[in-house]
Amino acid sequence: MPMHGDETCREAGASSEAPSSGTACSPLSGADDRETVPSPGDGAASSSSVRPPLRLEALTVFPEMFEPIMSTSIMGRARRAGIFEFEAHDLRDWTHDHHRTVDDAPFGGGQGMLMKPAPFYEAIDDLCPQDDPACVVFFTPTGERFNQKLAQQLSQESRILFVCGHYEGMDERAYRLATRCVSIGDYVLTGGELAALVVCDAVVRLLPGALGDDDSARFESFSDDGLLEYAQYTRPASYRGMDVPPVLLSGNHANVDRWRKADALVRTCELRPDLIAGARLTDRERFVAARVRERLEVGGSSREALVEFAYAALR
Ligand code: 6GU
Repeated sequence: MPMHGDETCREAGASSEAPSSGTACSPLSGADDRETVPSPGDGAASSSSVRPPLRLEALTVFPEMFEPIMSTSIMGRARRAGIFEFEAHDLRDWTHDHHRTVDDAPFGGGQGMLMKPAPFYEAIDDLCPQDDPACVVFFTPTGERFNQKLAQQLSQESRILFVCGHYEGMDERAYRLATRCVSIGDYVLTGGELAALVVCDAVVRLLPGALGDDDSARFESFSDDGLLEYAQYTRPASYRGMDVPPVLLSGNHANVDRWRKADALVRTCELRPDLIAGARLTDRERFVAARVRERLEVGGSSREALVEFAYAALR
């Protein structure tokens, strides 16, 4: 499957030829279109409000791939708690031949098989009527790159249908059904199911209540300040000669925060320098990051020494 950057995907409504099925989730709206509604039976706290469950669905030739992941761990717990709902639809239910065929050979020749357009159109006609629209997310290596910002946008939707392709890809006309086309990285998978599960996981953990502690989603890599997450340690304080940085044992919260910022800055400078420009940093932090990067370029400083330097410089 080629990973060329052509304009395979179009936003719904961007073309007058857009299909008539109801779709939502314009990246331009980007807004909180999930209204809060009063919680049923929430008498004691009637002034509070809860969102209805996020409705996640998949259209796939392997519906059985989803259930184990969707019922395990944090996603399983959130689903049982009614924070989201999930249903997988078998694309073959929208075929009409004996063999339930979803693929065919490409016009013009070439290797492999393509997904036929008709099952997708008929499925989405049925699944997304005008009065029950969904954000229709197609998975393809030519899609926009999935990231935390897109996860956040999707977590604001009320209904998302993930459409998973297979074989060498889909008939180009199928992509017109997409609200957005998404890739999870520059590598080729055999199908969109694992990509859909990755996206579901990243989206579900952003839903209020999914993590139990609503803060833990916020102070992490790619979410709060745009830096990689700082190192964390638990007991024992010394293990096989490796000691926890003493400041973390000190009980001085200001110093702990400063050490964590220093560690996050150094890691990001070292491992993902491309993130520094877009990170939300104070002038001081940006200055320290620049000094750290100079030292990294010169070489010869250990990670520990760089964190010590940044920790002192951030004072
Ligand atoms: Cl979304 N699909 C496939 N088939 N391969 C991929 C991908 C998606 N994202 C990265 N590689």
